Amino acid sequence: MLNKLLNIKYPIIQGAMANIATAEFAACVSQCGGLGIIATGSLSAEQTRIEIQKCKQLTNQPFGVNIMLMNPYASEIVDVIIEEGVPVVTTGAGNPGAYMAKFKEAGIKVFPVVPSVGLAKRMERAGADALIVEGGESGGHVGEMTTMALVPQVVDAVNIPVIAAGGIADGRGMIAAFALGACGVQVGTCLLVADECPIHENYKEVIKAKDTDTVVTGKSVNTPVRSLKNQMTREYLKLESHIESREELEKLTLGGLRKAVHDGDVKTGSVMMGQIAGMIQEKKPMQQILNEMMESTEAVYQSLSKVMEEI
Ligand code: TUI
Repeated sequence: MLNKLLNIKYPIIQGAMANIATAEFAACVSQCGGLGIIATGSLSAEQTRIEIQKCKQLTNQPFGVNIMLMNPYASEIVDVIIEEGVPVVTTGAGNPGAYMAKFKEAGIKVFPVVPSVGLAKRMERAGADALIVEGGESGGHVGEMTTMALVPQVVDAVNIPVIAAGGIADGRGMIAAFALGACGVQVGTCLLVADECPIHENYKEVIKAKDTDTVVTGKSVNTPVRSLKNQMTREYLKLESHIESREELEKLTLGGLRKAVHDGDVKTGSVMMGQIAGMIQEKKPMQQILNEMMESTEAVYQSLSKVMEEI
C-alpha cells in the first residue's frame, strides 16, 4: 500500500499545481496525513530551494517535489532536489528519463506521471519506483486517455505500484481506483477549496462549476491543458483553429494561470481544474477534506458487499 511505501497516514498524494502548491500548502497536506508536493512549474532552482527549506521547517512529515519537465530550469531543479535530500519526486508534462540515474544514485524515489501504457513501460525500465497514472479528466496538462481505461491497462503492463489520478475526489473514486488495481490516488481539484489553499477567492468559484464546465485547449500545439471554460478558453479555441505558434498560444495559458491564481482574473486567466469540479460543493479545512475522503472510502467499501449480493 502507498502509505507504507511513503510512510504516510493516507494513500493520497497531492497533485502538483503550479503557482498554488507552495511550501505552506504542501506542508499542510503532509500534516493532514497525505503526501504534500511542492509544485515547481513556475519556479527557478533557487526559488525551489527556498520552498523546500520552508517546507522542512513547517512539517516533520514526508513531502515531495514535482518537476514540471517543460520548465526551462528543470535540470537545475533536479540538482537542488538532490542537494536538499527530498525523499520523493513526482514528474509531469514530459519524460524524466534523463534524470532517473541521478535520482536513483541519491536514493530518491521517483513517481513519474504517465498518460499512456507506452510511457509507463519505459518509466518502469528506467527505474521508476511507482507510477502516477493520470487520466484526461484532470486539470492542467492532460493526456488523451480516461482514468477508467488507462489505469487497468497500466496495472497489467507493469510490476511497480500504480497510483490513479484524474476525476477522483471522494470514497467512490478511491474505491474505484483500488478496484482498477491502483494502491493509492493523486488528487488536486478537490483540494482547491481547502481553506488553506492560497488561491484568490474567485478561483474558489470551482464550487459553482458543473460537470461540463471545463474544456481542453492547446491540443493543436501539443500542450493540452484542461481549465474552466471562460473568455480565455473561447478566444484560445478560436485562435487555435488558425494560429500555430505555440509561444503565442502559451501566453494565454501559462501567464494566465498566474492571473487566475493571484489576481482572481477568472475571465481571461487560466483557471485550471479537473472534470470532477462539478462535484465539489463546499469550502472546508484541508484536514476535513482528507478525513472525509477516507471515511467515505470505508463506507463505500462496506456498501459493496450489498451491491454484490443483489447482482
Ligand atoms: O503536468 C501535469 N499537469 C500540469 S503541468 C501544468 S503547468 C502548464 N501550464 C501551461 C501549459 C502547460 C503546462 C499544469 N498542469 N500533469 C502530469 C501530466 N504529465 N499529464 C500528462 C503528462 C505527460 C504528457 C506527456 C507526461 C509525459 C508525457 O510524455 C511525452 C513524452 O515525452 O513521451
